[in-house]
Amino acid sequence: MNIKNEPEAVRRREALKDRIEQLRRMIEIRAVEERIQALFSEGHIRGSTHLANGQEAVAVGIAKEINFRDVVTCTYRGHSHALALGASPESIIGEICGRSIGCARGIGGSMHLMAPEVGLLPTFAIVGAGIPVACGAALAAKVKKTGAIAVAIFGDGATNIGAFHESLNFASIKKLPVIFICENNLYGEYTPIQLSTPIENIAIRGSSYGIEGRIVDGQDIDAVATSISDAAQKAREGEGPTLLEMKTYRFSGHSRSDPATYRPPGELENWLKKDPIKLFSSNLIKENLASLELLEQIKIEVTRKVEKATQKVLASSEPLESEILNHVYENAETKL
Ligand SMILES: Cc1ncc(C[n+]2csc(CCOP(=O)(O)OP(=O)(O)O)c2C)c(N)n1
Ligand SMILES: [Mg+2]
Repeated sequence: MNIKNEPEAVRRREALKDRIEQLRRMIEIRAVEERIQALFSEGHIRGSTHLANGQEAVAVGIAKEINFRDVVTCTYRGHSHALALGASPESIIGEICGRSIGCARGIGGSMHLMAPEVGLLPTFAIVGAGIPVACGAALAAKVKKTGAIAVAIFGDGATNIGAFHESLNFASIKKLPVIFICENNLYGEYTPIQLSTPIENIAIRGSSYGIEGRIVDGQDIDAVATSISDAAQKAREGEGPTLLEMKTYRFSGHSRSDPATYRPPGELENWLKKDPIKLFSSNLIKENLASLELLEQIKIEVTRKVEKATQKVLASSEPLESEILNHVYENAETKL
C-alpha cells in the first residue's frame, strides 16, 4: 500500500474544516473526473470508469465529518470519495491510468482505488460487497475499543442485494458503530429505480432492522454533513447504526461509454439546476465568504493543479509485469 502520501492526505482531509476548501474540493473532484473522461477518449485508460459528477456534495460532506482513522468502504463510483477523503489527484489519475505512481501502484485501476492512510479501503467492483466489510471493520473497532466508526457507501441498486440486508440485520443486533450511506442516484446501470425497486425511499428499509432511516438532500453539502455528524455521534456513543439515503443524481451515464439516452427528456436539465457546486457557491456568496472573483480564481487554480498532476502521470512509468503478484497477500514477495 502506498503510504508515502500520508502527510499530504491527512493535511488534505484536515483542510476540509474550512468552507472554501470544501468548495475547492468539490470543484477539484469535478475537474479530475472531466480530465479522466478526456484521458479515456485520448486512449490513456484501459477498462471502464464510473463518474460521480453531480454527487460531489455527498463525498465531501462525508469526508468533512468523519475522522481519518474511521474506515470507509465504497464502490467503483469512488473517485469522488477517494479525493474527498484526502487522496491526491496524482495518485487517483495515476491509478486510473495504470501507472506506478497510482494509489495501488497502477495494478488496481479505476475500480480499486484506495487511501488506507485516511481510512479508505480498496474500493469494491462487486455491487454491495463493501457493506459487510464495513460491518467487520465496525465490529473490530467495537471489540478493540478504538473509538473508530465504519462508513459503508453504496448505490440504490445495492440495497436489493442480500449482503445489504444481512449487514443491516447484523449491525443492528450487535449495535455496531457503522453508518450505511446509500447514494440514491435513481439508476442502477441503465435501469431506472422504479423498474428495480418497489419503494420510492430506500431509507424505509432501515425500519425492518430497527435502524433509523433518514432521507437527505444529497445536493446540499450542509444537509449531508449534518446527517453524517448526527449518525457518527450516535455510532460513537454506542447507539448503533443509521441508514442515510442521499437523494442525488449522476450527470453522466453509468460508465464511460454510456450516453444515458434512456433518461426521460428534461430529467437531466432539472437535476443540473441542483448542481451541488453551483448551490454551494451561491450559498457561500450569500454568506459573504466568497465572491465571483474568488470562485473564478479557484477554478483556474484547480484546473492548473489537475493538469500538472495529469502531465506527471503521463510522463510516469507503468508497473512491471513481475510485480503483479506482489501485495496480494501480506509479505507476498517472501511467501511466493
Ligand atoms: C453483484 C453484482 N451484480 C451486478 C454487477 C454489475 N453492475 C455494476 S454496477 C451495477 C449497478 C449498481 O447500481 P447502484 O447500486 O445503484 O450504484 P450506482 O452505479 O448507481 O452508483 C451493476 C448491476 C456487479 N458489479 N456486481
Ligand atoms: Mg444507483
